[in-house]
Amino acid sequence: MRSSDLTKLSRTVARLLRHEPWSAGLELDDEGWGSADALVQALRRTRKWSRIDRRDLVSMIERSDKARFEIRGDRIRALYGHSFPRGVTKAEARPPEFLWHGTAQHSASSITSHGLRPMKRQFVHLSADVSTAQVVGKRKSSEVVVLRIRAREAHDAGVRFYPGNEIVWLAESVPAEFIDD
Ligand code: HQG
Repeated sequence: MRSSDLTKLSRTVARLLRHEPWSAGLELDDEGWGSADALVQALRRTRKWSRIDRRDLVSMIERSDKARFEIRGDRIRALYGHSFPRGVTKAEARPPEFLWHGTAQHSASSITSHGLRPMKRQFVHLSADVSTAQVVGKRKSSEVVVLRIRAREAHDAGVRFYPGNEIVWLAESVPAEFIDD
């Protein structure tokens, strides 16, 4: 598969596993897992992906620059990014001392006054390193601000954190007192 098609496939799978599984008749469990075969069958019903098979899904995941999905046996899930109303259950963990959040400069003052909110998603997304946060922020604006989250301190004060993958961390929200600009 060409890399442009891999990107399109990744976007389509992200839409189904993060935002609207019902649109393809997929049933996801509490942790966001669904049947990989059911996903392949749903994709095959579309003109664009009528010849897709499971190996294409595996190769899309392996060749991606980001660990967005996990495939295990017959099951596949998105690791982060969810927005559907029921949401997913994630396992909590104690975060590193600092996490980072890249955003548009025009959002920074609202975040440092009101805290980080999940907006349209289930969770706020944080990065384990500054360079990843910069890339995340660039999606929003060319004027990027990287905010430092005192994650360990927030955790110890009762804010829950959940690893998405090795670089992405999630939280329901982060109060402003733990955010430095
Ligand atoms: C902002 C991508 C004003 C927040 C990325 C962000 C990530 C506030 C936007 C993942 C606010 C939400 C998620 C407040 C938060 N006032 N603005 N109080 N609180 N915001 O897209 O973190 O490529 O839902 O700063 O790499 O940008 O799709 O979140 O700008 O890991 O795999 O509200 O999506 O991954 O935007 O990105 P998003 P995000 P993929």
